[in-house]
Amino acid sequence: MPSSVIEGDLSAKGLRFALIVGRFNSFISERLLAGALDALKRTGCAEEHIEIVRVPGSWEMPVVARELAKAKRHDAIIALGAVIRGDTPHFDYVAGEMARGLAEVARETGVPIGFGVLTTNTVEQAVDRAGVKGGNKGFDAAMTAIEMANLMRRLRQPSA
Ligand code: INI
Repeated sequence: MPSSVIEGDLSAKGLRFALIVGRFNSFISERLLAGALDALKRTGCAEEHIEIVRVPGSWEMPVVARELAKAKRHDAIIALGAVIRGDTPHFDYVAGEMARGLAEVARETGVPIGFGVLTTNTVEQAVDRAGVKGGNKGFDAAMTAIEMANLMRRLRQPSA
Protein backbone atom coordinates (compact mmCIF):
# COMPACT_ATOMS: atom_id res chain seq x y z
CA MET A 1 0.00 0.00 0.00
CA PRO A 2 1.38 3.47 -0.83
CA SER A 3 1.95 5.67 2.22
CA SER A 4 0.44 8.68 0.44
CA VAL A 5 -1.22 9.61 -2.81
CA ILE A 6 -0.84 13.17 -4.03
CA GLU A 7 -3.36 14.45 -6.55
CA GLY A 8 -5.14 17.64 -7.47
CA ASP A 9 -8.84 18.06 -6.82
CA LEU A 10 -11.36 19.63 -9.16
CA SER A 11 -12.28 22.74 -7.21
CA ALA A 12 -11.40 26.10 -8.77
CA LYS A 13 -12.28 28.04 -5.63
CA GLY A 14 -9.57 30.58 -4.81
CA LEU A 15 -7.58 29.78 -7.98
CA ARG A 16 -6.63 32.29 -10.67
CA PHE A 17 -6.55 31.52 -14.38
CA ALA A 18 -5.42 33.19 -17.59
CA LEU A 19 -7.13 32.08 -20.80
CA ILE A 20 -5.24 32.69 -24.03
CA VAL A 21 -7.67 32.68 -26.94
CA GLY A 22 -6.72 32.69 -30.62
CA ARG A 23 -8.71 34.97 -32.98
CA PHE A 24 -7.86 32.75 -35.96
CA ASN A 25 -10.74 30.33 -36.62
CA SER A 26 -12.67 32.31 -34.01
CA PHE A 27 -15.91 30.43 -34.72
CA ILE A 28 -14.16 27.46 -33.07
CA SER A 29 -12.06 29.21 -30.44
CA GLU A 30 -15.05 31.15 -29.09
CA ARG A 31 -16.87 27.84 -28.53
CA LEU A 32 -13.81 26.47 -26.75
CA LEU A 33 -13.75 29.62 -24.60
CA ALA A 34 -17.40 29.13 -23.68
CA GLY A 35 -16.62 25.55 -22.64
CA ALA A 36 -13.64 26.60 -20.54
CA LEU A 37 -15.60 29.36 -18.80
CA ASP A 38 -18.39 26.89 -18.08
CA ALA A 39 -15.91 24.51 -16.41
CA LEU A 40 -14.37 27.30 -14.32
CA LYS A 41 -17.74 28.63 -13.23
CA ARG A 42 -19.12 25.22 -12.32
CA THR A 43 -16.08 24.40 -10.21
CA GLY A 44 -16.27 27.59 -8.17
CA CYS A 45 -13.86 30.00 -9.83
CA ALA A 46 -14.66 33.66 -9.11
CA GLU A 47 -15.19 35.80 -12.23
CA GLU A 48 -12.62 38.32 -11.02
CA HIS A 49 -10.03 35.52 -10.96
CA ILE A 50 -10.34 34.90 -14.71
CA GLU A 51 -8.27 36.91 -17.18
CA ILE A 52 -8.85 36.49 -20.93
CA VAL A 53 -6.02 37.39 -23.28
CA ARG A 54 -6.74 37.41 -27.01
CA VAL A 55 -3.98 36.73 -29.52
CA PRO A 56 -4.01 36.80 -33.34
CA GLY A 57 -3.36 33.08 -33.78
CA SER A 58 -1.86 29.97 -32.24
CA TRP A 59 1.62 30.95 -33.37
CA GLU A 60 1.52 33.88 -30.93
CA MET A 61 0.48 31.77 -27.92
CA PRO A 62 3.87 30.67 -26.53
CA VAL A 63 5.34 34.16 -26.16
CA VAL A 64 2.19 35.42 -24.45
CA ALA A 65 2.01 32.34 -22.22
CA ARG A 66 5.63 32.93 -21.19
CA GLU A 67 4.94 36.55 -20.26
CA LEU A 68 1.90 35.54 -18.21
CA ALA A 69 3.62 32.60 -16.54
CA LYS A 70 6.65 34.67 -15.56
CA ALA A 71 4.37 37.25 -13.92
CA LYS A 72 3.15 34.47 -11.57
CA ARG A 73 -0.31 36.04 -11.25
CA HIS A 74 -2.16 32.83 -12.16
CA ASP A 75 -2.28 29.29 -10.86
CA ALA A 76 -2.68 27.95 -14.39
CA ILE A 77 -3.02 29.06 -17.99
CA ILE A 78 -5.47 27.63 -20.52
CA ALA A 79 -4.67 27.93 -24.23
CA LEU A 80 -7.67 27.84 -26.59
CA GLY A 81 -7.59 27.86 -30.37
CA ALA A 82 -7.78 25.83 -33.55
CA VAL A 83 -5.16 25.00 -36.13
CA ILE A 84 -6.83 23.45 -39.15
CA ARG A 85 -4.83 21.82 -41.94
CA GLY A 86 -4.81 23.57 -45.30
CA ASP A 87 -3.17 22.88 -48.67
CA THR A 88 0.33 23.95 -47.66
CA PRO A 89 2.85 22.94 -44.95
CA HIS A 90 1.85 26.06 -42.94
CA PHE A 91 -0.20 23.92 -40.53
CA ASP A 92 2.84 21.90 -39.48
CA TYR A 93 4.87 24.97 -38.57
CA VAL A 94 2.07 26.70 -36.65
CA ALA A 95 0.82 23.60 -34.81
CA GLY A 96 4.29 22.26 -34.06
CA GLU A 97 5.78 25.46 -32.68
CA MET A 98 2.63 26.32 -30.74
CA ALA A 99 2.56 22.93 -28.99
CA ARG A 100 6.32 22.82 -28.41
CA GLY A 101 6.36 26.41 -27.18
CA LEU A 102 3.51 25.94 -24.70
CA ALA A 103 5.07 22.77 -23.30
CA GLU A 104 8.40 24.54 -22.92
CA VAL A 105 6.82 27.49 -21.07
CA ALA A 106 5.04 25.18 -18.62
CA ARG A 107 8.24 23.23 -17.91
CA GLU A 108 10.40 26.35 -17.66
CA THR A 109 8.12 28.30 -15.33
CA GLY A 110 6.26 25.58 -13.40
CA VAL A 111 2.92 27.14 -14.33
CA PRO A 112 0.66 24.42 -15.79
CA ILE A 113 -0.92 25.07 -19.17
CA GLY A 114 -4.17 23.39 -20.16
CA PHE A 115 -3.82 22.47 -23.83
CA GLY A 116 -7.11 23.37 -25.48
CA VAL A 117 -5.80 24.07 -28.96
CA LEU A 118 -7.31 21.79 -31.58
CA THR A 119 -5.08 20.52 -34.36
CA THR A 120 -7.32 18.93 -36.96
CA ASN A 121 -7.31 17.87 -40.58
CA THR A 122 -10.74 19.32 -41.32
CA VAL A 123 -13.16 22.02 -40.20
CA GLU A 124 -15.68 19.29 -39.37
CA GLN A 125 -13.25 17.62 -36.94
CA ALA A 126 -12.75 20.96 -35.22
CA VAL A 127 -16.50 21.64 -34.97
CA ASP A 128 -17.04 18.17 -33.47
CA ARG A 129 -14.53 18.95 -30.70
CA ALA A 130 -15.89 22.40 -29.95
CA GLY A 131 -19.22 21.41 -28.49
CA VAL A 132 -20.69 18.89 -30.92
CA LYS A 133 -19.98 15.12 -31.19
CA GLY A 134 -16.55 15.11 -29.55
CA GLY A 135 -17.50 17.15 -26.48
CA ASN A 136 -15.83 20.48 -25.84
CA LYS A 137 -12.04 20.40 -25.62
CA GLY A 138 -12.06 23.85 -24.02
CA PHE A 139 -14.06 22.43 -21.11
CA ASP A 140 -11.65 19.47 -20.89
CA ALA A 141 -8.56 21.69 -20.95
CA ALA A 142 -9.98 23.87 -18.17
CA MET A 143 -10.73 20.83 -15.99
CA THR A 144 -7.18 19.62 -16.49
CA ALA A 145 -5.81 23.07 -15.64
CA ILE A 146 -7.87 23.09 -12.42
CA GLU A 147 -6.56 19.68 -11.41
CA MET A 148 -2.98 20.64 -12.25
CA ALA A 149 -3.20 23.97 -10.40
CA ASN A 150 -4.31 22.12 -7.26
CA LEU A 151 -1.69 19.42 -7.75
CA MET A 152 1.12 21.97 -8.12
CA ARG A 153 -0.07 23.75 -4.97
CA ARG A 154 0.02 20.48 -3.05
CA LEU A 155 3.45 19.54 -4.37
CA ARG A 156 4.78 22.90 -3.19
CA GLN A 157 3.50 22.45 0.34
CA PRO A 158 6.38 21.35 2.56
CA SER A 159 4.26 18.51 3.97
CA ALA A 160 3.18 17.14 0.56
N1 INI B 1 -3.44 30.28 -36.68
C1 INI B 1 -4.30 29.46 -36.03
O1 INI B 1 -4.54 29.63 -34.82
N2 INI B 1 -4.92 28.46 -36.70
C2 INI B 1 -4.69 28.21 -38.02
O2 INI B 1 -5.30 27.26 -38.57
C3 INI B 1 -3.78 29.04 -38.72
N3 INI B 1 -3.52 28.81 -40.10
O3 INI B 1 -3.96 27.80 -40.66
O4 INI B 1 -2.87 29.60 -40.78
C4 INI B 1 -3.16 30.10 -38.00
N4 INI B 1 -2.31 30.95 -38.63
C5 INI B 1 -1.97 32.23 -38.10
C6 INI B 1 -0.77 32.20 -37.19
O5 INI B 1 -1.12 31.62 -35.94
C7 INI B 1 -0.25 33.61 -36.93
O6 INI B 1 -1.22 34.36 -36.26
C8 INI B 1 0.15 34.34 -38.21
O7 INI B 1 1.06 33.56 -38.96
C9 INI B 1 0.84 35.69 -37.90
O8 INI B 1 2.00 35.53 -37.08
